[in-house]
Amino acid sequence: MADQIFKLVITGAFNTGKTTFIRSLSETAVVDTDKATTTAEEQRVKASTTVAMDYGRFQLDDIRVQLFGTPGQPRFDFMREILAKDMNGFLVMVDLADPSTIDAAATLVEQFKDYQAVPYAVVANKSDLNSSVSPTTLREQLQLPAAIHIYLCTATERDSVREVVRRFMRDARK
Ligand SMILES: Nc1nc2c(ncn2[C@@H]2O[C@H](COP(=O)(O)OP(=O)(O)O)[C@@H](O)[C@H]2O)c(=O)[nH]1
Ligand SMILES: [Mg+2]
Repeated sequence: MADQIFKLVITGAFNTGKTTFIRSLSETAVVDTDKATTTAEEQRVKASTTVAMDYGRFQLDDIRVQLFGTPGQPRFDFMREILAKDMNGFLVMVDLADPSTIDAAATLVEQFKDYQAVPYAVVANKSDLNSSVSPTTLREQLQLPAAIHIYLCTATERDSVREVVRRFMRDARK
């Protein structure tokens, strides 16, 4: 029987770790579209940024998970709707060391829920760093319904990312 395909969109603000998440997990060569950052503000943070999408693939038992990462900045808004088309679920990433990424996540949750009613969850990333945000605060600030999960993650570690995706897929298909 042919594998099922699950299209999973990874979104979140600039610098939350979306590209890293997909790179850590993907079993095939990752397609990325990083270009040099252009604004001084972004250049202070990192040298390159995703301008269109990241793409990677991960086999989970008989499901082929296709990962599509969105750009983080509002100026690439138009790409989000394109990437959300026919998605089966989405993950919104937050940087635990950068509280400014929480408001952005709240907006993205609303935006992606509007595109399509599919399972979603929040990934609390950079859990290896000293975090300024607790999961409880995060849940309150995002005003997440109790049924929506928050997964702690360190996207630089493959096992951590794999565990997040496994748990999400298990929870999403309940
Ligand atoms: N300490 C730590 N750094 C991370 C983690 N995930 C990503 N990063 C770093 O955060 C920066 C932004 O990551 P990137 O994947 O480019 O973010 P994106 O803009 O969301 O695609 C990079 O320097 C990554 O190495 C993590 O779990 N822990
Ligand atoms: Mg990126």
